[in-house]
Amino acid sequence: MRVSLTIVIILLNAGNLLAQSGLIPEPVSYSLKSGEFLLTKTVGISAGPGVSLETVAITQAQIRACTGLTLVAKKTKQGIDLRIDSLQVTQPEGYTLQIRPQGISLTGHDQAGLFYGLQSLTQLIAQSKSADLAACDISDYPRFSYRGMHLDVSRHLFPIAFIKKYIDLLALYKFNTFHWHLTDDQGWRIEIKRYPELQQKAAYRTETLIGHKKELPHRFDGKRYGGYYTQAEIKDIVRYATQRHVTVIPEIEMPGHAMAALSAYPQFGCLKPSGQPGGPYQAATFWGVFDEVFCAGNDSTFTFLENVLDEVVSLFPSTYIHIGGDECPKTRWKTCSKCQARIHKEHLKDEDELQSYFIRRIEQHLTKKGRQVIGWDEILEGGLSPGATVMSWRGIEGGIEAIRQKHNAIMTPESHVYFDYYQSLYPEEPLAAAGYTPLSKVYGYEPVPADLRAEEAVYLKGVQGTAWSEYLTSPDQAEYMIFPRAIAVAEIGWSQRQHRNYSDFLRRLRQQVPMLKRLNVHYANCFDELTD
Ligand code: TNX
Repeated sequence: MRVSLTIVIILLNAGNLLAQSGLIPEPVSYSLKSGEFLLTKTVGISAGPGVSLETVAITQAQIRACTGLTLVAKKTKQGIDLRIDSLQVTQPEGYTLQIRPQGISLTGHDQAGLFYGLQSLTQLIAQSKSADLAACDISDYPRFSYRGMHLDVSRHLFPIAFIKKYIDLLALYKFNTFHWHLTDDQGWRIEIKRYPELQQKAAYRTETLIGHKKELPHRFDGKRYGGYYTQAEIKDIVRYATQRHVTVIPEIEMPGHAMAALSAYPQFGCLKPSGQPGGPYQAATFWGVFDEVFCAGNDSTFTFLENVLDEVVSLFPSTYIHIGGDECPKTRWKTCSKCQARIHKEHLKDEDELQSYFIRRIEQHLTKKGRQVIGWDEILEGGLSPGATVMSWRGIEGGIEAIRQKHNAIMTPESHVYFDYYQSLYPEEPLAAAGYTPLSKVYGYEPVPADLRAEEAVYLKGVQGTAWSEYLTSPDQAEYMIFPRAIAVAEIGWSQRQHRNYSDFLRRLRQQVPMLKRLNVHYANCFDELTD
């Protein structure tokens, strides 16, 4: 019995591979049927019950951009029919897609599922070499509910047009979260109306030779570098992302990575041991970790951050608000009389517990607003805030620890999914942060640790790729570093584990090339010559 079951499973898997979908992420099931659907200029796309006309309009534009084909927005005899049916398709974000010579029928469990079906259809159209689309059946849903990509816009700023292109690409590969790293030592990038100095000062740094790494000579020009996104621009991005079923999670860094903010509002830094104000502060002009952090002893620091977060919350509807928490040296807190008084008053053991106090206080504020906190794994030190979700970056241990404490975790280990790291060993590779994370290594990453019990695994919400921008100096450079490695993360986040197969992924990746070229994506072509 056991043997025959194994054979059946092997045959099913083989059938799946032989079917050669070409899709990334690989769907839960794909089977070829006989015949073809003829794609012509008269093919219409029509919205059935519950499907918004906006979805149809976005799809038309997307299919045109990805494939060159313009569909008509109406019901035609041989057309594409869209439906929502949560009884027929039972999995959240799931869909079924049937392509037959007589027509195409796409059913989503929900709006998101329908949208993901449209992404699959777009890829199939982009891959068809003629006007014929092979008949097939697809049934599909994601493995993880959180599938994210991050972008740091502090170290280098990216134009709104690029942010939209990035969101388009994320949606195309069925990511549902964009983690927008908006503040850091080198620049504050979000307009906060209550604190105009953040725009006037914290958003800019003056590039000088002092302290700079010699590798970026074009920046050693003494000029002001920077800028920020206005609230109107941010609302536009959030709307754009929402239409594409991408949740934007904003990150406001605290208590560390605060140099730019402190350059505008030095009163929120620690006092010197002499009792004099801290600083002088300036938006950092080189990379690294800085001792200048928000003062945890000063109540007005919390008022400032809470006011900032109130504006952030009004702009971003996401349940999660990312409050950083990483790489906060405690040097200043150790010698700051107010921080030491706080430790004493709150009966805290040490500065680690003071950081915990900091995050907990901010969490309480966000909870009142109906939001939840995410932080990098350092927020575990000194005790985890009650409802916090941990983003595990220094390996996976932080994530596992959070899960053991029954907190949600998202895996984003620098060992596998940091895209500021080198992707090849060619000497011509542009300067990158460090490390060596080729596509195969990214693809080989498995977010669920082997020893995790089923009841613990529910706390593992998903996976995220991370794009720190110290060395991502322009949109082209960012695309080069992020793609195709993000496409591997897309498959890790969406596809069933047993369907992951690197050589088949490479085959399907090559089939993405015409679409990526049409979309003008400056991906790293590191896979043409790759084999498993
Ligand atoms: C660590 S990952 C950081 C970032 C840097 C990155 C460079 C994390 C939470 N903090 O500030 O940009 O390394 O790889």
